Formats: sequence, structure tokens, C-alpha cells
Amino acid sequence: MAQTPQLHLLYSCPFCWKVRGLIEHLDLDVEYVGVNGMKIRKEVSFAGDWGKVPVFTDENGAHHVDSTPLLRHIDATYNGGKLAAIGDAERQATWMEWVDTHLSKATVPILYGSLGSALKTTTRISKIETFGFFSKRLYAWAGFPIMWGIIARKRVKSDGRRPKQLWHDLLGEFTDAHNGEPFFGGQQPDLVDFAAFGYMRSVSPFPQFSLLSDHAAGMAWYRRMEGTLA
Ligand SMILES: N[C@@H](CCC(=O)N[C@@H](CS)C(=O)NCC(=O)O)C(=O)O
Repeated sequence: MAQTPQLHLLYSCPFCWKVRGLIEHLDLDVEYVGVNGMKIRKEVSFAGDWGKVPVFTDENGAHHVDSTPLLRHIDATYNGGKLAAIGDAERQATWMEWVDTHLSKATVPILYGSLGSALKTTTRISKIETFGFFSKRLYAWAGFPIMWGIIARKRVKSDGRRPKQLWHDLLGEFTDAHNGEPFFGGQQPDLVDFAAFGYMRSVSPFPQFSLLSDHAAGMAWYRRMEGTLA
């Protein structure tokens, strides 16, 4: 018997936001299931050894993973592959890789790149994610030194730019590639727009979003993307 599709996710996971944007754009009936960030592997073990979110379970109970293949799968299955068919396939593939390489790496520095922002981010995450009693406290204490001290500082140092500058450079490059059209896909968004939108939107629950929102062209595109959601 057909069931309502489900998306297992973390509310702060950029890869999950990519898929959510497309689901909202197509106005699909999907149930969102927040997992415990300290136990991701265990909570999605029903889908095999992938061990990460997002996991999409379709109406037949089949599991689909990995955000970019998932965008393609959802477009192909519920939208006749219309978004994948927009424009030049090679340009789309090149820029999908660019977005998945560069924008994905920019989210950690902006959220955790300084002591103050790491603290703001972990405090906010402990409020919006699903945690158990102990894991919430463990995350609040252990999460931020790990993210700031180990991961984010190294990335900011190796890039050399301040996290805000990095975002502004990337948003500039991305919106320049729209060639004067409202979206990367032209008059309508395509899969690359939804991937990029997901990375940017994953910063939106946090106060650091104000550092991105003063990029005029990037923000204008972001608002146009919001306008395409159901
Ligand atoms: N390439 C994957 C990456 C997914 C991913 O790394 N998700 C993180 C959450 S933001 C995760 O579940 N990590 C758990 C782990 O690696 O153990 C995608 O695009 O979906």
C-alpha cells in the first residue's frame, strides 16, 4: 500500500535544505522527520550503510540518498525531469559541481569560523534539532569546541578569506553566471538553483545570515527563489 513519502533530516544540514527546497517548489506531500544529530548513523540505519541525512523514503518504501542524486531523482519521478532538461546539460553539470564544491564548504566557516559565531550556532542548534536529554547537553558542551577548534578554524585559515568575504565572492560568481536572467536556469530556476539555494538557506536560521543578506544580487536571487516555493 502506498505511504506518504518521508524525508529524514537535520534542520541545520545544508544537504537536507537542498532537497527540501525542491520538495516545497513542487508542493509534494512529504513528511519531515528530524533525527538526533548525535545518533545519525543509528537513526537512518533502516536505509542501509549510508549513515547520513538526508534520506528520502518514497511512497513504495524505497530509500534514496545523497542530496544531488536525490534532487535529480525527485525531479525525474515527480516532475517529468523538467528541471534537469532546462538549458545546456554540460553547463548545468559544471555548475552543479561548482555549487557542491564551493558553497558546501562555505557553510561551516560562516557558522563556526569564530569563537562567537560557533557559540551562537551551537546554542541555536540545540534549540531547533531533535535531541535526547543527555545528547542535548553533550552537544551544547562538546559540539562547539569541536566545530570551531578543529574543523572551522582550519578551513578559514586554508582559504585565507574571512567567511563573509568568501560568501560574497561566491555569490558574485554564481549570480554573474545567470547572464542577466533572474535565475541560473533562466526565467525559471533549475536544479543548480535549488542546490545553491539549499546551501544559502541552511544559514538562514542563524544570526550570521545577516552577513550574506547584504550581498545585493545574491539576496535578490534568494528572495526570487523563496517566491517559487509553494
Ligand atoms: N554528500 C552527502 C552528504 C550528506 C552529509 O554529510 N550529511 C551530514 C549532515 S549535514 C551527515 O549526515 N553526517 C553524518 C556522518 O557523516 O556521520 C549529500 O549531499 O547528501
